[in-house]
Amino acid sequence: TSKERTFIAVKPDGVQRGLVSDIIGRFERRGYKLVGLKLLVPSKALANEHYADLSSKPFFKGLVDYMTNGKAPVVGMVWEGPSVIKQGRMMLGATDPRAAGPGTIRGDYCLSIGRNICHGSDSAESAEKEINLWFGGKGEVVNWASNNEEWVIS
Ligand code: DAT
Ligand code: MG
Repeated sequence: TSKERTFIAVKPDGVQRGLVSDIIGRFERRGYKLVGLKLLVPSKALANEHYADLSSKPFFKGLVDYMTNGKAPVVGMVWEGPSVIKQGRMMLGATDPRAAGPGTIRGDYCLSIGRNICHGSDSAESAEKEINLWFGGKGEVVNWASNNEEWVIS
């Protein structure tokens, strides 16, 4: 539905490299609606929970450290619109940037799986979990009507 929502994040390497505006801009220009936005250094607890399904992987500790060490913050976002979960993943490109096509965020800006600059929810279930985890406070996700909507969605 057009109310579908996903959690997208710019990871610390993307923030450090000045790619926040580009990543926001791609979603904004496509016509998706920004309904949540925050800048934070995530706690270990938050990062552990966010990546809980990867906790047995050999790269897990390095992944959580890179997300939480505070050398740069993370930009967390909630984007809304038709098929935004699947299309958000398409716009990010493959997890391993070496397999990400040109025109995707990872395919355009990065080279290494451990520094792939962005995150996007991979299913309706993970979108719900991640939005609640990162934007669980009252009013942190904002419902608003875009005046563009009739020109973008029919
Ligand atoms: P995605 O971020 O595309 O959803 P994922 O959920 O499988 O990918 O993994 C989460 C992050 O973990 C990924 O963005 C980068 C890191 N990662 C995944 N596989 C890795 C690997 N083999 N070596 C190092 N980091 C890895
Ligand atoms: Mg994932």
